[in-house]
Amino acid sequence: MIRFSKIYLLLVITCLGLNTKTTTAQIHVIPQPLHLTTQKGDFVLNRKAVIGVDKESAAIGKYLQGYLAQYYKLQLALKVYAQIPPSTGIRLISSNLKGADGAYALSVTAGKITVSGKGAGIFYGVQSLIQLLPQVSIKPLQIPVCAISDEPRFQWRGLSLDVCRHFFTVDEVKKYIDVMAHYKLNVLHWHLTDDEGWRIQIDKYPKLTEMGAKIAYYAKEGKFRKLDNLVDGGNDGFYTKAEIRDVLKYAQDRFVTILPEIEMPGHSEAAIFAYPELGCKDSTGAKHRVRMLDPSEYTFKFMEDVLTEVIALFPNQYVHIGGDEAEMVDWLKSPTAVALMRKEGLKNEKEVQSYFIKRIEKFLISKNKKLVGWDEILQGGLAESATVMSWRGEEGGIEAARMHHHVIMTPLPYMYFDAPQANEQLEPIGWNPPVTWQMVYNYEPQSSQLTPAEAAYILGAQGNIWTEKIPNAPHLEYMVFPRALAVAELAWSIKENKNIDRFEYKMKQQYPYFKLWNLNARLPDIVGVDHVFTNAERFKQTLQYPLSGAQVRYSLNGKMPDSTARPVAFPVNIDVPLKDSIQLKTFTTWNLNAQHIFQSAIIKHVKIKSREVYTAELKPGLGYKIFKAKEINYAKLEAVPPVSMMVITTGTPMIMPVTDGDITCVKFSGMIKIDAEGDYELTSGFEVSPTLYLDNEPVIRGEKNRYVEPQKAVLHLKKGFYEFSGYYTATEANSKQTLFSLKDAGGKLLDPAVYLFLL
Ligand code: TNX
Repeated sequence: MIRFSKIYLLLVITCLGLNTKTTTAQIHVIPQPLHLTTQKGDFVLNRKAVIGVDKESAAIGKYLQGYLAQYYKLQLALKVYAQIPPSTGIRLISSNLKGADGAYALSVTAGKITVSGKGAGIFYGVQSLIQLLPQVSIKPLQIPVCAISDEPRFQWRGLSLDVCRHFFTVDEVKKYIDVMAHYKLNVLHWHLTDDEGWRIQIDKYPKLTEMGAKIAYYAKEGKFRKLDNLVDGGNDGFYTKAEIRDVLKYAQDRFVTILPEIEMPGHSEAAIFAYPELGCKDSTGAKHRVRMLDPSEYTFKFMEDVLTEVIALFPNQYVHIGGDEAEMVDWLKSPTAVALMRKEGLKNEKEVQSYFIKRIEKFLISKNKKLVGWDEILQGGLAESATVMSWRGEEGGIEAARMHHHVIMTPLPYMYFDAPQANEQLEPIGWNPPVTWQMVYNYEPQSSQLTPAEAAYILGAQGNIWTEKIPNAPHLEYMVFPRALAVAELAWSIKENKNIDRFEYKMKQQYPYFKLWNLNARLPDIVGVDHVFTNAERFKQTLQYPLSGAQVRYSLNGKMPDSTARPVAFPVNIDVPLKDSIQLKTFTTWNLNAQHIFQSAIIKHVKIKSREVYTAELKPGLGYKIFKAKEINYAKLEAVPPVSMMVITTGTPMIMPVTDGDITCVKFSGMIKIDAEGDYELTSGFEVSPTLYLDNEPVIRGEKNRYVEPQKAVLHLKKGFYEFSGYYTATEANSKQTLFSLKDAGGKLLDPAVYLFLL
């Protein structure tokens, strides 16, 4: 009896143990570590744990101590040792690990936590540890047992910040750096001068900040042009040198390098406003807005003086000198530029730009600094040692890498966070069509057009933000996050370790941390607000939200709800009759500050007919007609002959490869054979322009939009044959995406080889 009860007790204990930890924890560290293994169990972090550090890791230990105190109200002792005793709870051990700069190892066992690495490595190990902490401050803090060994793929993992169009305070910049550091982003590109503001103190030229930093004030006074590219009147401000040193120290402690950008020869209106001698002299007397520097000796001396002070402040080996969007035609009218062209034998304005940049490059080299510029600096001849930041697509970067110049990839549209991140009608005003986090995530900095040797010149990637339409810090955070997390993962993790579904899961797990940090990242979308084509008589849909504590206001009559409507909690079950169409509109909030997001979807009733019998012989596959087009307009395609036609009979490779630079529009047609009457779901996983028809009824409508909101066809299909056709645009970006998939009522993905036949 006693023996029995002992076994029973043991069983109960084991079961309880299994109950609390049947599986190992789902680790949600972003960016994905190189190697990660998990095991059952936890390290329990309580007040008794000591953070043991050596001399080199002491500052990072202090950072961790501060983090735990601030966000978990946990005060741990910090002890500095020559040799950290093995019994210490958390050990940060400086060691020369093999691997790229930033490599680290992190081990969590039930007994202790060990981070080892060098400098940045230890810091990154601590960041991974921070993402292993519970998302809410519960006691005791359990950290899952795991082992990580990690190193970055790229050394340049950047994020920019434009403080000219709108000014952001030192504290706001520091918070930006904090979040960058959590995701192992290590370059802050600080855009310090532009037309709408000069933001850095320069002792030799005080008017740069006395006047150039007060553009909004002067514009309101009518003494500067109307700032109509800004959402509001702009705001004024600049950083003193002491403030910049403070930010630099703050960034350095977080292993973030700051890249200062001083714009020239274009985008210089604020400087010219303060020092008109700098401006390009129009021989006809400048009637237009002057924002081009005149290539005079005065200007070169001025800019060299400015750079001298900038170099004295910033330890970075690189200085960004802008170079984008210079209105070079102004030079053709400037007597200074015309004389310079004659003297130096410069054939055109592009060569003047090249001369300008090369002269500045020479100066920077004399100060032991390297020049970075936007890809326009390729025009007229690239300066010998320049590093190119490719923004107008990837072409400039590819060209520069082929010339063996270093490159940072930051191309439109993928790396531009001033674009809305969902339906532009429902998002705050942005620039360019939407860029979803998925588009950012799928970006690959080493273009397949480069050889491995050329690809080695790609230093990394960077997300850019421009603040014309961003008047304050919460809005800045809304635009940059969570998309910057996608940059963090693509720049740190090897290609083989990228996984968009896992990333999505991990990204949604970050929101409680965002809440801890009071970061106003854009909320995730509701799952289930999809455009639907359906032949059902009722619309049934469950709306789910990935974060707990969210609420939704919704309407089914096409009117957008606002905060005055009655909120309901998720999940929401919708079940209403459907005659013609319904417009579902949602207003979602989460228990994080005042943010709300809108979503909208049209649910449309369609009639789909089948052919019960099909007399011709059945051959599996799909027929394709391929068109070369200058623009995407499917209606017009019917009028031109296709460049080729083909039939793919295996039924599986559904997307034609892209063959050259022209837009390749494809029309495909075939038949779907349904063997059993039932409910089916047809979707497209395409980012670019899919349009699908069933029985000549549209069931997915991408048209020519680059950004397509989630769409699906929910169909009750009888046994029989359905004509199936559609159009899409083949690009390198979508060559690996799923053109369409068909699922049965149980959500099982059906094999096209079984249901797809030639017409
Ligand atoms: C182009 S991106 C710019 C910026 C603007 C942006 C948006 C780049 C190198 N230059 O100066 O802010 O467009 O308007």
